[in-house]
Amino acid sequence: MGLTVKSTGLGAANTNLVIKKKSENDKVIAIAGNPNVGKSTLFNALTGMNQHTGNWPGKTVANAQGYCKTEKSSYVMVDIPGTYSLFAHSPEEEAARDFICFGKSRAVVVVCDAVCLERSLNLALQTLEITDNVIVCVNLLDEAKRKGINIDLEELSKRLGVPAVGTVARKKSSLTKLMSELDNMSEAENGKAFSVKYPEIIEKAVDIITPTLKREYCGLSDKWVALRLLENDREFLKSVEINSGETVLDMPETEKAVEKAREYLKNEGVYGERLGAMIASASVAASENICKGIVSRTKKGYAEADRKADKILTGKYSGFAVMLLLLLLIFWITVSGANYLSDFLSFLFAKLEKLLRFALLHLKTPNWLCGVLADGAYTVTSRVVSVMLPPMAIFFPLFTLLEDSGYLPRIAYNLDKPFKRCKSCGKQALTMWSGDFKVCDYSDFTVRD
Ligand SMILES: Nc1nc2c(ncn2[C@@H]2O[C@H](COP(=O)(O)OP(=O)(O)OP(=O)(O)O)[C@@H](O)[C@H]2O)c(=O)[nH]1
Ligand SMILES: [Mg+2]
Repeated sequence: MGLTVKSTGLGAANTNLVIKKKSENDKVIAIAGNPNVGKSTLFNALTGMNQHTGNWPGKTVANAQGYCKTEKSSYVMVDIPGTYSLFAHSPEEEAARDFICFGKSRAVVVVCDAVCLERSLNLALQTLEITDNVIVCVNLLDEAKRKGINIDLEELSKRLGVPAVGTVARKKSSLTKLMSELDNMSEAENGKAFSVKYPEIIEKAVDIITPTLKREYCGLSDKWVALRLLENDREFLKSVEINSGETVLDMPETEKAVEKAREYLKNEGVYGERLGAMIASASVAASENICKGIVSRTKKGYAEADRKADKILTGKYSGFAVMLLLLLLIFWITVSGANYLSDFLSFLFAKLEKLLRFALLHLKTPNWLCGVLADGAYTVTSRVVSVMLPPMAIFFPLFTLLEDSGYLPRIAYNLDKPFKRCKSCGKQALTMWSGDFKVCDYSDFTVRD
């Protein structure tokens, strides 16, 4: 995990990524997916870079680029923030949506979580509404195997009409198939990709609008633009305007058609939040349908055990009790353990100081130099090390243990409500927590590979 000043500092939310190709033939590939599914791990494995990874959602907050090469092609890979859907609700999700929609990437690799494919496939289906050049990368296959979950990737690929490959992003050797699918991706859209079927009344409303859309809106499908117009997704329409230089609603026919379509839906009792919910649930239902018969479980009790643990760890009262106890325990181990380690280091440094002074005396070092070396450099460094090192040496391995056990996302979930009241979100608790140790000062501090 590389927490850097760049990834956590003031500029972290700067989403304006300028793609820098090394050669004209470089193909831009977006790596998209739900939060915490291994996008940055995959990106790092392919590009040799050190993007911030860790076992909680929302680490990547801005787009990042890196380069990779195969025998056939060279690529600019773009790691984008995690998002559950293309209907953005936060600046990171907007950055992700804008890159998928307007980033002019050659292909989008949608990374899915093999452990809960139904949920992560939703974004893949939405992305297929934008472009056919999609590769579905079912990651965390090792986790799924451990939980007795099998996925028929061949059937998944058939149903989606685009390549579906399985990966374990931590193992570089498992990425060969993904790269060969990227190499084989043809320039032309394949035209066979799965398309979400919306309820009939929404399809009819879309059909009223699409004939009036006569311009190129950054290659977005007319259906997608019509749906956003129906929903009056102002943020998205603004992004279209910025990226294509075209105002979608400035054509009188389109404006009239949107009004007519909305009127039609209103007469059918579909408006406001209901409309949004119907559109969103169509792709959720479609991903559930696709997964039927593709995902099979050999260990029946595993999901139930997980759910039972979740009930305790994220329960209204038990969740907070467990969290407070655990955090107090970690705090206590860190502080009291650090005292012992600090004493031991101080004792060791005091012994070494005697040796150093003896050596300096033996070498007949002038008094002023003795002062600079022994009283200045050595004493200050040894005090800082004996005070700062022990808590970090204890806290970060414990933090990593919590991370590996999957408890950190549950802390973020528990704290989401109170943090939202302070206009923040639960994920912030994790950065605040590790921030206590001023991580930003250690610009490439590594907790774990
Ligand atoms: N077991 C296993 N762990 C993985 C795999 N891929 C990623 N991980 C771990 O999953 C966690 C999340 O990985 P990230 O790469 O940070 O996920 P991300 O999708 O970039 O997350 P956000 O940027 O927060 O959206 C890390 O702890 C990774 O080490 C995998 O294939 N198998
Ligand atoms: Mg990431």
